[in-house]
Amino acid sequence: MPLSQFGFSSNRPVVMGILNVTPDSFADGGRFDSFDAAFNRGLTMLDEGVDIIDVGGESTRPGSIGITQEEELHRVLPIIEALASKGAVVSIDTKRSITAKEALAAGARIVNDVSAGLSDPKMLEVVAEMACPYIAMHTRGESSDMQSRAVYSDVVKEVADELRGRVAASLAAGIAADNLILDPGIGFAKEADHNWQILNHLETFKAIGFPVLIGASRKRFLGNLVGADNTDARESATIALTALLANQGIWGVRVHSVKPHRDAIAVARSMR
Ligand code: PMM
Repeated sequence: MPLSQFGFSSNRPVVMGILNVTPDSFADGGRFDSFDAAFNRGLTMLDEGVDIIDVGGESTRPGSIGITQEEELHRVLPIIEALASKGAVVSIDTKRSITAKEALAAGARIVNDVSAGLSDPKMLEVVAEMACPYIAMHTRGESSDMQSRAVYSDVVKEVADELRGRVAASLAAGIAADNLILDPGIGFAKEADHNWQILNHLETFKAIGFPVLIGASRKRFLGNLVGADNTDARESATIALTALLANQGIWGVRVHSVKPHRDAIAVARSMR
C-alpha cells in the first residue's frame, strides 16, 4: 500500500514506537525479549496512540555483532503477526531482504532499513516488488565499524549527498518516489556534534524532497548532554527534543515511549 493511503495525520509528526525484540537492546535493557512481554508492550503502544510499531530483531548499536538470518526471523515474525492482527501498522527494522519479505508476508507494511540498501544487494529490489513504504537511513559501514567512519568535513552536506545517492539507487530499483522516507541516521557513523549539526539543519534534509524521520530516542549523545547517563535522563532529553522537532515539518519521530511523545507533540503544536 502506498504511504499516502495509511491515513497518518498531516497535522503532526507520526510517532513510530520502537519494539526491539532483542536480548541486548541498549535502550530498553532487553526487557522485551520474550514474546509475551513484546506483545504486551505493543498493545500498550497501541493504547497510547502509536502510529507505527517498529519491530526489530537485531541490535544495531555501535559495535554490536549481528545474528543469523534464522534467529532474526524467529524473533520478529510471531510478534509481527500478533500485532498486525490487532490492527497495528508494523514496520520491520532490518537490513536483510529475506527478513523484509517474510515480515511483509506476516503482516508488516513498511520496511525500515538502517543501511538504506547497502547491506543487502537484494533489498531495494524486494521493496520495489512489494510496493511498500521504505525508510532509507544514512549510515556508513557496519555497526561493528561505523564509529570509525564518523569523519566529515561538512556532515550536513555529506550526509545529504549520500542520502541523495540512496534515493537514486532506490528509484532505479523501481521503488516509487512516494514510498520513500529518508532518515539522516542520528548516532550512526556520527559523533555528538554531527548529530547536533544534522538536527540544526533539517531544512537541508527536507529539501531532498521526501518525508524525513528522526530517530534520536535515548541515544548516547543525549545522555552525555544531560550529565546523568541513564534511561530516565536520556528519555527526558528525548521528550524535549521531540517537542522541538514537532514544529519543524518532519514526517515522524522514532521513539521508545509513546504517550510522553504524543503529549510533547500536542503541546508544541498548540504553541504554534
Ligand atoms: N536507530 C536504531 C535502530 N533503527 N531506524 C531508523 N530509521 N532510524 C534510527 O535512528 C534507528 C533505526 C538504533 O536505536 P535502537 O537500538 O534504540 O532501536
